[in-house]
Amino acid sequence: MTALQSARLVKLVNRVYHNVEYYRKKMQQVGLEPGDIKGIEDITKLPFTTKNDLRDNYPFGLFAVPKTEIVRVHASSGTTGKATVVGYTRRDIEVWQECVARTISMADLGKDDIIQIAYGYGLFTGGLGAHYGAENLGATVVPMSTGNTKKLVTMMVDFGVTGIMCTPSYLLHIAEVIDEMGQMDNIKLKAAICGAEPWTEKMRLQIEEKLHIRAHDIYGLSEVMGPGVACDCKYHKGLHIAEDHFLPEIVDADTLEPVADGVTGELVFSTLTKEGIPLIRYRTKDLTSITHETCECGRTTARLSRFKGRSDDMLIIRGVNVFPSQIEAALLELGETTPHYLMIVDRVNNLDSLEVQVEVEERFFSDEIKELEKLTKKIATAIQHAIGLAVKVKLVAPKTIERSMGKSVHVIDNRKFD
Ligand code: DLL
Repeated sequence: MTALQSARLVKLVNRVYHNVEYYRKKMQQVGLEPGDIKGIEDITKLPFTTKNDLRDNYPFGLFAVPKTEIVRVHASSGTTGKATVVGYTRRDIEVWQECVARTISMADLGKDDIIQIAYGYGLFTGGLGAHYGAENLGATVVPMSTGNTKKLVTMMVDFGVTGIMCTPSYLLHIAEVIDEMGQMDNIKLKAAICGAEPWTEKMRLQIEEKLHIRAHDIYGLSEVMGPGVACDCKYHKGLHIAEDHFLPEIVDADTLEPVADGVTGELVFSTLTKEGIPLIRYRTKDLTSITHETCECGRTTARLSRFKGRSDDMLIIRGVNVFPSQIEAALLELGETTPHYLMIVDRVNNLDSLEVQVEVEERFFSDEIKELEKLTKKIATAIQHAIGLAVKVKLVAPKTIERSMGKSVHVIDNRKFD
């Protein structure tokens, strides 16, 4: 594996140096030539890449191939207005579907299975990523997407669905709907592959018990590929990384120095085979630890522990990545409120909800109620437009939101992740 990773890293560095001005400049700034990277032992010489670098090069500045070779783009939330855009060549799509197919077989599902994909389809990588992987394996794919849970359950029963891929919180909601519809004894579900948001081992066991299935944890991020970067096997002792395609490092989130196996730090990936938008030392901001011990299942690939949070303030609400700064940018652009806001995230019946409280000038409260309603609607639309999620907006009087002496607090997350 090390030899393969080293050979691929050398090729990657050469490719980005010659094809992407951003990387060439960044390497030149630290006096690096492609020939200085001889193997994975040299990885720490290379500079890091962040979401902001993708944003600064929006939309296609980090692509390493001519646009004619890009067959698909996906996008995820940027920290403010602009999305983070990723492009895939035909070969990238092939690698992606193979990685996802591996995760599905780790969950012991295969070509005889009927798999419902209940991640969102569209710019988000969940739906199409899972879809292509399941199809690649030869399974029968039911592209449900999200939204109509009763219809999903009806089809689950009628089609004899045996596998499902969706966010863990949505699966718990689906389980409730199955119960409400009195269909628990009629489902044929064997396994679920859940990810795209943080969840706990307790929640995984809850899903297994409620639905009498195996539940697996799948990880990925759009910048690096999408779902399928890592997944846990039947022993559930960490997520096996597709290490032949993604070179992992764990670094201290403050010093950015590598940490030892077993120590929690920030996960960093270099994409060893990606053609469209290769990334060097991409800081995922996800906190986890790594082990290189061989798993009980026999796989020798490095494993990540369950994710412990993030080193930035990104929230995942109903599977959608949200940065508080996006809300701030939307409010500033609107220009009709104060900059003081508070996001309150809750989880009721396993569905996330977001309320945004915004301070507005006193006069709105003395004016006609209609004005207040109009502004509430306007803000809700602006925020929904910015983050892609419906929110409840509550306008509050000046100085209602508690001021902080230090870093201002913009989020109260009432969901439990431990
Ligand atoms: O969420 C890709 C994906 C789709 C993964 C379907 C798994 C299943 P993004 O929208 O770019 O991509 O969000 C990536 O989601 O950096 C993590 O913070 C979080 N995340 C993804 N999977 C897990 C997981 C997709 N299994 C961000 N556990 C990542 C915890 C996860 N967090």
